[in-house]
Amino acid sequence: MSHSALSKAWGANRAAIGPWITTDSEWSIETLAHCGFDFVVIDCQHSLLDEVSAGRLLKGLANAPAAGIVRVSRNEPGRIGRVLDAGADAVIVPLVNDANEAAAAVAACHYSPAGVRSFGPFRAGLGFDVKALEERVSCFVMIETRKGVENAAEICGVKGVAGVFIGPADLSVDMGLPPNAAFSDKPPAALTEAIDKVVKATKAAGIIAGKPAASAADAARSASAGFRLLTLGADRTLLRERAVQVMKEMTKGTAG
Ligand code: 3PY
Ligand code: MG
Repeated sequence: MSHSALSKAWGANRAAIGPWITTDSEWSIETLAHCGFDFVVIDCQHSLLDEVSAGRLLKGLANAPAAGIVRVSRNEPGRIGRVLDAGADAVIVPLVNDANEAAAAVAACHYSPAGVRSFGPFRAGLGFDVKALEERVSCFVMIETRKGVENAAEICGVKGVAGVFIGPADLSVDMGLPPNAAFSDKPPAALTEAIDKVVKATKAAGIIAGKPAASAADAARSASAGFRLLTLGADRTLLRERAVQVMKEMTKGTAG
């Protein structure tokens, strides 16, 4: 069962949209979580945030309408369990290459006998109901290597995988392409085919496909291709883009 903000978007057959959180600021995450986004993703893999800072930042979402997702730094049950104990609504687990790795990510979200999560929720309000604690979280795995693409059908078929988030940068690098190849005007056919293969596998398994979107136009294209979880920028890039735009507009309006 997904967070209501995600289910609402998907129930309306639209993509859920949200930004990456890469800075250690309770004020920034709280502000962004009240901007109309469906979710925010705290990024413990490509920032200086770790799962401890993620736990603290999740507190900023206490009264927010947006879901709180955490991309953990690696596929490791201790890290996954910690952010779930701190109230994450979902995890995104990077670099999942095969069904065994996907099953390990899912197991980290479930208590015995289904999984390996250790019991110890510590966020006030989470309660102590094992079933409810398991059901409130979703496990997304990342496919971002050639091996992951090769095994896409098996990964998507693992019970408990809520969706696959594609990492186009890592996938491009693994394919010997520039990291931004997916966002060029004419992405290489091999990359497009690999991404299409993953999306097809998610559709066959009836699970969610996600990816970063480079722009609003890219988000629209991705949504019509079937993507239902799209990230659009990060806290730092959103701040910079708006600041540069405001400064430009104000300079124009105040020029002598
Ligand atoms: C990638 O593109 O590799 C990513 O991890 C995107 O977040
Ligand atoms: Mg990546």
